[in-house]
Amino acid sequence: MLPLRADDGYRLWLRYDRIADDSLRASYAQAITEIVVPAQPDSPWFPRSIPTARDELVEGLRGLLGVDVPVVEKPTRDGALVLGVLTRSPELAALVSERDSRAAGEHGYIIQPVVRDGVRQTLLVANRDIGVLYGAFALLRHIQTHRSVATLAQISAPRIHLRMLNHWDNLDRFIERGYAGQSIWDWFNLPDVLDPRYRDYARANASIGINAVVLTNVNANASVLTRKYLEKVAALAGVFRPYGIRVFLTARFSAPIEIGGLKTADPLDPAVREWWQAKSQEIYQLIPDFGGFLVKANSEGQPGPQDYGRTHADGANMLADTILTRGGHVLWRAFVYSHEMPDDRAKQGYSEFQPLDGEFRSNVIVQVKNGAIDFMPREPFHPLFGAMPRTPLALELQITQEYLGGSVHLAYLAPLFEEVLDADTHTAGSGSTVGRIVDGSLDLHGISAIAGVANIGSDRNWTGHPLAQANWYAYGRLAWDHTLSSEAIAKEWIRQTFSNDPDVIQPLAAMLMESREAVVDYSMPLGLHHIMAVGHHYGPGPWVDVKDAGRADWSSVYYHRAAVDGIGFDRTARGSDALSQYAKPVRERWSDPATTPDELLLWFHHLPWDYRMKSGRTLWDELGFYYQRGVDSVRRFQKTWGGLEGKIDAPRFTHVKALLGRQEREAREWRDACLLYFQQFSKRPLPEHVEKPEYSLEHYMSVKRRNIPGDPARR
Ligand code: BDP
Repeated sequence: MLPLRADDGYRLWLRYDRIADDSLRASYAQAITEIVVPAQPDSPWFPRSIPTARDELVEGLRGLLGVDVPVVEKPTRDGALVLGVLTRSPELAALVSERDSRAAGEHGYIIQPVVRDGVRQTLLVANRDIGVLYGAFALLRHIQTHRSVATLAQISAPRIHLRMLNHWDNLDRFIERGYAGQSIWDWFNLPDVLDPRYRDYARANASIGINAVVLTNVNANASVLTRKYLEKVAALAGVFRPYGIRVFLTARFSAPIEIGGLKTADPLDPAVREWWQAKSQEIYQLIPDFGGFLVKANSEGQPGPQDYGRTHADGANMLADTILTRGGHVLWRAFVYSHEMPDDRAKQGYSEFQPLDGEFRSNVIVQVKNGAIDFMPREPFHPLFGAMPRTPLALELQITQEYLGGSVHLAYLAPLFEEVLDADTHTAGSGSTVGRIVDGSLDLHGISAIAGVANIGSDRNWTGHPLAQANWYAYGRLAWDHTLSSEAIAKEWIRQTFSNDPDVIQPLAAMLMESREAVVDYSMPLGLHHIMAVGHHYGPGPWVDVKDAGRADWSSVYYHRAAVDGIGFDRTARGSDALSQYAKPVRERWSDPATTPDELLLWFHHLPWDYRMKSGRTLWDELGFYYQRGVDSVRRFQKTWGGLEGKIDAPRFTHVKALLGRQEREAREWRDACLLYFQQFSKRPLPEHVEKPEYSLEHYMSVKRRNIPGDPARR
């Protein structure tokens, strides 16, 4: 074993430290003796992607194997690794079967051993340049994770076209719901200064296949569409281009008024259309591969087409028309609910958008959050999935942990993402999973997209919590292939980020896999939701009422409905009937508390405190059981982590240890605050197995958390 090197986490999973095992190193070195980059003209679509792949391989192999693998133009010896683009090299294309080339698709790659002119070679080829870069990262990952050279051969292609990161970053570098420092986009110094971090960011993204980034907050500022800022955006796009990453911007719907001097932003007004047309043209002049716009309209105070009596489709189509011929897309968010609150908030996105199915232009994608409320620790899948078969729907996930402990609490989110992607909507028979709707295969859409709200900031380690890097990584891997398992991804990430030692992989993977459920348990178990502190959303706040929140559907009491008669939100036909928005098999299953899974019970049902759970316990006792279980899980993580001392470098070990300590304390606060609060209504003693609360309810209610990062009110 080599001694552990101190690590500040900056390198993420792209650590190319020398492999300690001599024979393993030798086996790779023997398999790759030279990198062959045939002289080829550069691609206009992905300029410099091949040289970038070459450099990444040279660097990576130098680190991992401790050798300088030579770069040549033609294969000269056994072990040549041949990079190339099939569409531009008939010679290489002849070595790859039609079927394999089709399987690699537009952006995938093929790694395939061949023997040519008596020389043993490995092809690393693709139909487009960017595929070669993806393949290079896959090959390096193979080596980083110590997989055998015998299994080098692989073909992989992304299932979803647009694999997007959404940054909620503002022009003043404040990140809405950002917990890892400031925005990495230094707008003030752009375009003159190109922070090396931009390139490292692009590398990390390309290594997991992310190919689109929205640079700015959905609560948008029109200034980013002014010439001065567009030049800054163009500079970033230039850094990202070799990595296959296209830039998108959020478009503030009222921009024609704010920066265009018009009196209206009515999407049907000819002057407004003209303004956007000219704006799009200006953008494409600066950024020929500009991806398009992401829009939050008529939601939480944002302007939109409804301000002029127009529909969301009118607004989206108007913008879409201005970028259609340039290959641009409009991502129009379905996260919409009314200020007047006419109905259960969980129903409003569906009510608003479902009737518009079929009315959107071909380059509009409607972007839907995983659940109908708002990125809760657990939500049932959004009923829009499967309900708009004529519209491509993007799945929006939150990587930043707004409701799961910021960057203090450990919550590996891949199981949450997987749960949504695998959820069966039953909208077109069984097997109509969210994943198949989003990847376009169920309804045969030509375009598909997935979006993750980024957890990246200026912290040296990018994500604040060292283990939160796994969420960025896992999101990218699932965006590439949503059939991958969250556990396999965890292990792959651990191998690259920490160690290939099974004594690290097993315990750490187990801990990651349990971590999201632990947060659910100690904060919002059994389908409880939206009971966090108001505003910054950090910590418990089941007592938050309309007075505190300003509007009922931002309060907690609106969602948990705790009263003497019981707890939970009745969304059956007797209640808000949100269940009517789901396909029959789902609706039927979730309409009856007896067939509703425990973890969604209080999402759909209001039940008496003595309701008999599947476990045999009363609902009240079960609630206590879950809150206590959450705390116990964190204690187990502390033990597990403690056992890794000496196997993980000291800086990261110490950092995570400290965070777990805080998480344990805050898990107890969640438990005590929530149980004491609900106890006022249940009027029952705390179940036996639950530890006695440390403080009184009054104490927890009086706790004021200030200066919490990411709180928009703090800007
Ligand atoms: C909520 C956040 C808010 C965002 C909003 C959104 O609290 O800051 O602006 O989502 O997605 O979860 O637009």
